Amino acid sequence: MFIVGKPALVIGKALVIADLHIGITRALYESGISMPSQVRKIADKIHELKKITKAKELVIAGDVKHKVPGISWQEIHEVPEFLAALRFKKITIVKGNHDGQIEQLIPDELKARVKVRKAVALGDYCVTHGHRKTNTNKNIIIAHNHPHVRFRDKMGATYTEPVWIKGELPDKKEIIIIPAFNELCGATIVNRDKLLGPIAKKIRKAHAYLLDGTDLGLIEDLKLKE
Ligand SMILES: [Mn+2]
Repeated sequence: MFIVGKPALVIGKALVIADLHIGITRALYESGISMPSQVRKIADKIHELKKITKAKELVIAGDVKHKVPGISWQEIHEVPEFLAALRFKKITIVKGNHDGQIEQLIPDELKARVKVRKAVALGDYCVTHGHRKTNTNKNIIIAHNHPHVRFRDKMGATYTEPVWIKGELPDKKEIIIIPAFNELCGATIVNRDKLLGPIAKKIRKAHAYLLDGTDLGLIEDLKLKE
C-alpha cells in the first residue's frame, strides 16, 4: 500500500496523495523567495507514480491549492493547467481547508472526470483531509498536518524529514496521516508540535515512519532535549 520512498500510497486502483499547495510559489515570492511554477514538476512526479503503480484513478486528499481565503491570480492559471495535465480516468479532490471554491477552477471539459468530495471510501479506508470531523466506521486516512520528525546530528545541528504517521483512534480503527506531496509546504514537527485537526488530536500509539519505511517508534519517545 505504501510506495517506498514516496509520499504516496495505493489502495486498489487508486493512487492517493495530499497537500499539493499549487500556488505556494506565489506566497513564497511575496516573502522574498523566487521559485519557478511547480505545476509541471508535480504532474511529472504523479505520472511517474502512475507508471510504477499502474493506478487508474487519483485521489488528492486535500489542499490542491494554497491560498486561504480565496484564489490567487496564479492559482486561476495553474490549477486548471495542472488538472488538464493529469492522465487519469478519474480524479477525486477531497476538499481541504485550502480548497475553498476549488470547483471554480475545474475546467468544464474536465468536470466529468474530476469530482470534489468531502470524503471518499477506498476499500477499508475513508480518506478525508482532516481539518473537520468525519463520520465513518472505516479506518481513516487524513492529511492536513504535513508531518515531519526533527532530528539532531552529532554536531548539534537539527534537520527534519517527512514521515508517515500511523496509529489508532479511540474506537481502535487505524489512522494514517499522509506526508505532504509538495516539499515546499511548512510542516508539523510531530516530535515537538501538537497534531492538527479534530481527528489527528485523538490519535493513540502513533508511530512515525520515514518514507523508506523505517519505523522510528512512538512519536512521544522522539522528543529532543532542548
Ligand atoms: Mn495542507
